[in-house]
Amino acid sequence: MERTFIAVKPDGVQRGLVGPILSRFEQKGFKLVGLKLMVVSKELAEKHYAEHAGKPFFPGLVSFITSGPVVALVLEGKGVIAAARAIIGATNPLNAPPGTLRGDFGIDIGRNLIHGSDGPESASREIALWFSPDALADWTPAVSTWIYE
Ligand code: D4T
Repeated sequence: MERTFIAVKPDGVQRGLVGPILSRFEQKGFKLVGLKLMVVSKELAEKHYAEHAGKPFFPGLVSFITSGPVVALVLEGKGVIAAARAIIGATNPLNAPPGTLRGDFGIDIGRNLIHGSDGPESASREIALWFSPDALADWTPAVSTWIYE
């Protein structure tokens, strides 16, 4: 089973969209194994977005992501990394089709509501950056056999 890191960014929390966003992943059948609300430090934001350091939008990105609480989560399931990216939609919400989270809820690229790891390496790196191993729950949902054959 794969794991991925997802964050509802400050715009999603401020707009009261945590519930609808988490619902989409739960309804798909993915399992929550980690969940917390936190204000992100500048240090964590810069580490998380290290690949974008030096780009013109980097300072604004760091100040946005540290501007209010975010909801950080780890999801587990078959194919969850790519499936969560598909549920989230394109980086620019105006290019994200209706039915995706960004397509349904966003307009501007700098207010795109959600982060999702873009591959297995970034998922491992980001999960380790945001969660200590003992904060992740090992559990089996009672409905598992109704989701997986
Ligand atoms: P994240 O990482 O937040 O899930 O977004 P994506 O994976 O979809 O997109 P990304 O890494 O290319 O961008 C990270 C983050 O930076 C913001 N951004 C991006 C921005 O404000 N202006 C820009 O021009 C770009 C490319 C949005 C997402």
